[in-house]
Amino acid sequence: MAQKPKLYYFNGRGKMESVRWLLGAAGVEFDEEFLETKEQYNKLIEVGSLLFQQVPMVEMDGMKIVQTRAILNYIAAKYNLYGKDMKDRLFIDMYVEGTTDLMLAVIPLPFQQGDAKAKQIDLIKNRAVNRYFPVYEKALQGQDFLVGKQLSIADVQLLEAILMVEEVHNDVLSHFPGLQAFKTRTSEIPTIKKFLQPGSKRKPMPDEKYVATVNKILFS
Ligand SMILES: N[C@@H](CCC(=O)N[C@@H](CS)C(=O)NCC(=O)O)C(=O)O
Repeated sequence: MAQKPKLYYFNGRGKMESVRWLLGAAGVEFDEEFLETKEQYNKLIEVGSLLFQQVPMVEMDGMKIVQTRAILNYIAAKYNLYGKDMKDRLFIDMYVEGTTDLMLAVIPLPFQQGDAKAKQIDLIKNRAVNRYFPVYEKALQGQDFLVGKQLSIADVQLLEAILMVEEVHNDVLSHFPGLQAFKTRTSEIPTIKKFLQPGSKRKPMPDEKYVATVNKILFS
């Protein structure tokens, strides 16, 4: 039997969370090694496990894969979550980059404070409501999935992004009925439903301990 993928990252969301979501949606079980100390991180670099001295890193199919986008594309292609042809993939890529940009506005929040944090929270709502969500609302008119007739990484990441933004602005979907329906529908897909349940590998909102660990390992 093939080995389970093994994820190397901090015990929190960051750049690895979309990988956890995608494996969860694909119904693939995985193991994780959480970085708790600088020594652990330096050791991975010393033994040559991190091509660019960075995490996320995923060990799967005999490879040590880095760069979040490369990891996600490989998993999406392997588990049939990457459309049916080149044109599908092009649209999937565009939608995924949009949700990635939106999530990259949310990910730094736990590391910010005061005015900078307040401005970032405003920016997230503005970008979600005026730039990103209208695009997805339109794309989903009359169809269940963003691209074609099957679930893709674009749908998985859109649901992740919606839930992430809702944690900061719980009314953010109030003017997006299509996205509300999408959220309900997609959350009922069995693999995703399981991933959304307590006790899954999904990570909670980052807390102070996570922030302190990342700061200690990367910036001290
Ligand atoms: N382009 C990379 C960036 C990865 C990245 O910035 N990782 C951070 C942790 S979230 C890191 O390892 N930083 C250490 C460093 O860059 O030296 C990706 O998308 O995976």
